[in-house]
Amino acid sequence: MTFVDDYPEVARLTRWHFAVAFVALALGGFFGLLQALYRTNTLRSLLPINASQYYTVLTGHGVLLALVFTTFFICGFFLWAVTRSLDRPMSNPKLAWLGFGSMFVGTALAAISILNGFAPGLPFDSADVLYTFYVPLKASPAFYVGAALLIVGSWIVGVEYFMMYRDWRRENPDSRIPLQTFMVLTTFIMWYLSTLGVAIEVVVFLIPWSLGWISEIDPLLTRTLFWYFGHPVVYFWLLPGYLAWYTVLPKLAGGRLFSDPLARVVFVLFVLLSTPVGFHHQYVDPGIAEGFKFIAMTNTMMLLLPSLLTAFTVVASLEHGARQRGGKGYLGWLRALPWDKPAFSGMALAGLMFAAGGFSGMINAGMNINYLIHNTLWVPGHFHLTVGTAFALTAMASAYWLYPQLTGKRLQHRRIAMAQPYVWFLGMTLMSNAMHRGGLAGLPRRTAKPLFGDAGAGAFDPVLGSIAEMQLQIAIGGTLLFLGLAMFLVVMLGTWLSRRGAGQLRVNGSIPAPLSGADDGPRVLDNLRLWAAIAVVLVVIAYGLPLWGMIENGILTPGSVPF
Ligand code: HAS
Ligand code: HEM
Ligand code: CU
Repeated sequence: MTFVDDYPEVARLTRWHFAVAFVALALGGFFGLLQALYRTNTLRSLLPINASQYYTVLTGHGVLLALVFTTFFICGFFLWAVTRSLDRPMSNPKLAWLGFGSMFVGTALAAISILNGFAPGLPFDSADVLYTFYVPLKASPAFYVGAALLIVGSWIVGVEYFMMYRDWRRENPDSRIPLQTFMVLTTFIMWYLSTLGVAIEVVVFLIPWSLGWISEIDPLLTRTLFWYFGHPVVYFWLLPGYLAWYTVLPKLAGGRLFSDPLARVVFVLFVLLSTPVGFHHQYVDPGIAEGFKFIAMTNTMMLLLPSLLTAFTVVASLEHGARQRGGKGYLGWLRALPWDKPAFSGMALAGLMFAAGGFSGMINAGMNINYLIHNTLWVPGHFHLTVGTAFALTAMASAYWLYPQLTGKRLQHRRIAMAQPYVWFLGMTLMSNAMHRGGLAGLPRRTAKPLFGDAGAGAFDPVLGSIAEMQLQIAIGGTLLFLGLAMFLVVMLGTWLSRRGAGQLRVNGSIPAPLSGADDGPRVLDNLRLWAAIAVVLVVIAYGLPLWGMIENGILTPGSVPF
């Protein structure tokens, strides 16, 4: 029996989530290609956009990929993970569908507003505000309402996970929380705590402002509320990837997870430390005292720990798997891994790229070095390795493994699927490497026509090389990435359209027990209330005083009294 036979309704709802996610990926990826070519002046005159529409494209790219693709994929993926690990159907399917519906309507509202940038005359005003929607850029109210519905929808789907857990707990009062469910619930505790910031920003300030009900707004306060959410959201993207690396990847490698308690410690650390760090996106913002930025930097550095632990645990599990398959030697075992299985190679290559992305993140986090790279192309270089690969490539690889279980169909076009992760890896190596170097050479991000790269001063740096060469690498890398994305979509579309043969598919969706099980760790790890309470206290310590400084002279007044 496969998952779809046991839990047909969960499989259907998860497929719907994936369908929306992949449509967003297709459109957002196409926008990515346009950007990569436009801003590097490659075939610019042939592209169907002009310099001002570049920002419409950039908004569409950021929103569709970083907000829509991620949220839909994650909510669907988690539905599968909770159902599988608790081995029970949804508690309240109507609620889960309602959550999906709210996310869907929200996405449609935001997408129509953004597309208005190309075809004015659509029902709403445009929304060229980028995915961070900083004030004083203003979008149509439909964009903000859409963003709010997307978040509220994810909250509702999250309630379903907790209800399933509650019902399971009633029947299993003494059992440890199954690992995948533990990971989903801790991720959502963090998600509820952190989305509060952006929900307040959108509902209290941006919607009334865009409707003309209030005329003044405090840019610093709204930016702070955004980044209060804007850092933890990156772990909302990362942790589903970790769920796959901890629970599915070792199995694909032919082994077992090294340590369940260590995995729990990692997720607890993310609950505690993900939120009180948002100021590391605001090191250059005036109006926030240096001391608070310093606290955020210290917390950020501590937040490296769970990822370093992950690198250790996941690589140890892979090594164990490789040695089970006959791998030998210090590094020779790497050859014994199933590099021809796209689900494995996609996740493993995503992990390798994340190691590089993690290191550029450490550089971002240093308060003084940040001044060098802030707002340069270095930053997109960093996050295409993290959200753009650690998340996106892991999601694609997971789909190769999961989609057959959700449909009962065989994966089609296996050869294309086999090559796809390598095409992505190569494209991202070129694009991200050149973005990092370009950033150091001063190339700005979010600029349609950066004034570099033409012959003359600044076109060549003796250490970093020539800007024209970097631009070309970005263009070639971006094109390869788009090719990789198209290959993924062909595989998914082909599988979707294929017929389910009678009883032919036997995917073994089971996941072997870890080498060191949950009972080897303390029970307190499962005390979700305790971790949530400590997380709230840490947030109050990090944000209480600076936020008070911003609002004590009135919540709508621009400017603030710095501490
Ligand atoms: Fe970041 C900016 C700091 C992680 C995403 N980040 C961004 C932005 C995005 C983003 C989207 O401190 C731009 C926002 C904007 O538009 O302005 N980031 C960090 C730090 C980490 C970090 C310290 N970021 C992420 C993740 C993201 C993400 C994860 C998305 C998913 N980031 C920053 C800072 C800025 C920033 C500043 C502001 C910059 C500015 O000035 O604007 C850390 O969490 C990273 C820790 C990671 C590691 C790596 C561990 C390695 C592992 C690999 C294991 C290997 C495997 C493979 C599994 C220490 C886990 C094995 C395979 C074999 C074959 C053996
Ligand atoms: C920004 C290309 C895939 C998330 C950019 C930029 C380029 C680019 C060139 C920088 C634009 C600028 O700063 O002027 C591509 C290509 C992709 C791709 C060619 C593959 C086909 C992805 C994926 C994600 C992603 C998979 C996330 C899941 C973002 C975000 C931004 C961005 C959040 C920042 C938008 C902003 O600054 O407002 N992309 N990208 N990209 N990309 Fe991608
Ligand atoms: Cu951050």
